[in-house]
Amino acid sequence: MLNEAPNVLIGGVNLQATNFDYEVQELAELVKANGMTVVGEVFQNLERINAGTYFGVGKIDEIKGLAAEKNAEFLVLNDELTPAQMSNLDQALPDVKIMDRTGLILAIFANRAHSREAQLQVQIAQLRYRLPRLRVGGQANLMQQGGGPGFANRGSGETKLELNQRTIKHHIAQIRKELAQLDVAQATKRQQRDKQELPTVALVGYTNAGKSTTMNGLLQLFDEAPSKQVFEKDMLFATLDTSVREIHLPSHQKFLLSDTVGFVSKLPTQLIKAFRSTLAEAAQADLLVQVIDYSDPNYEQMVQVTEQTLAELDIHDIPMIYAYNKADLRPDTKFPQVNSEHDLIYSANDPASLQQLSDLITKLLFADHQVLTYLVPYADGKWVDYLNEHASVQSQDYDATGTKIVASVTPIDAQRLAQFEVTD
Ligand SMILES: Nc1nc2c(ncn2[C@@H]2O[C@H](COP(=O)(O)OP(=O)(O)OP(=O)(O)O)[C@@H](O)[C@H]2O)c(=O)[nH]1
Ligand SMILES: [Mg+2]
Repeated sequence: MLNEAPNVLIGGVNLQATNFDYEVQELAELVKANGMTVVGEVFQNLERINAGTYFGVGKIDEIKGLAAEKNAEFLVLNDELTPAQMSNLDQALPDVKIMDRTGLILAIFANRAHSREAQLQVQIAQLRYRLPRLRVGGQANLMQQGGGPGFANRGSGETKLELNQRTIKHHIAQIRKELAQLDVAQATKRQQRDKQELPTVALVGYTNAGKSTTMNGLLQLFDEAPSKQVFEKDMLFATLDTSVREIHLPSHQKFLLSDTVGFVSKLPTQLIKAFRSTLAEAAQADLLVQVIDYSDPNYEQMVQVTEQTLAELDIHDIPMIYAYNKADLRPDTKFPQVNSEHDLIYSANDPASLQQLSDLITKLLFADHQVLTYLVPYADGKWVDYLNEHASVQSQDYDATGTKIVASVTPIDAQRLAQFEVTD
């Protein structure tokens, strides 16, 4: 059984970044998602974060007082703390447990992970996070993985694994091995699918934007079996595993649609690294559909965060449809509304909207091929290989600057290769 929701103070240093308020709102949401209750806030305007104690002088006493007054068990901070800051704050505030934004997100992921792969990925991320935070010469407190609730540093009463750095590294290596085996199995599945040469579309975007609902809506629109539906829920990080489904269009064309983990601002790099293989479906897609919660006042920041995260995952050069979802929650917005072939306003609950989204996807995937001429510099030779594998190449010549290729390409490839197009 879960304990009663622990009381939490949220806090942080405000460096006057434009997105600070939004990050703080989101921090409160993350705290709730971890089953905790926000009972107070402590913020400090500073020019730079204090290297020793995160907050500047004076703030610590205020926190002590507020924590006692509000009966707070945790202090959750908006940034990732350095190991030194964490340990200094721990000593200065012996009566509250300190958790940083990274520790909080890791705890939520640990709680939500159901599949073996997701659990192992989160474990690796947690171990990597804890490794530099072991006290020199001391012992580590490690939350046990699995059924336990997702509060890091829960204090006495929980099962504690006491591991030194060497055993943690050993543990990471073992988990990596197990993950590598799972990854081989998944890569094989992917290769089998690639052999069918079905185009692939991946839903990406912020957590809770409506990716899984969109997937389910499209499955339903095309009468796919109810058993193919994926989990959707109004909560942060409902989806941690990738699901891939085949969609059969009335025109007898088919494509693969994948749904995967959502993003959040300051997504810990440990997690991004750990989830790289889960996100491989997105990295190898022919088309990305970025689902955006258009009803959220911060949707523009969410788009920015999504694009930064995709860049961190080395996902570049894949054509994208911007799908502005939840239009039904905006009072004066008409939907469905197609603004361009890469941009629509819709609601994942509305069949007419889903039809429009599907029309955009199919147009980009299957519309008439065009014959185009490319000059690909020798340094970009991988694109020559790409064209030979994916397009019907009509001629290929070599000159001093690169390879000149005339090929019949899909609209998606035309966009992908636009930088190499020449006009004769
Ligand atoms: N009103 C309304 N609610 C929507 C719409 N699309 C999704 N939702 C709701 O938004 C919540 C989140 O939807 P999900 O599909 O689980 O979101 P997700 O992007 O898959 O989220 P994660 O898996 O956490 O990354 C659910 O409660 C959905 O019912 C929409 O168009 N309109
Ligand atoms: Mg989801």
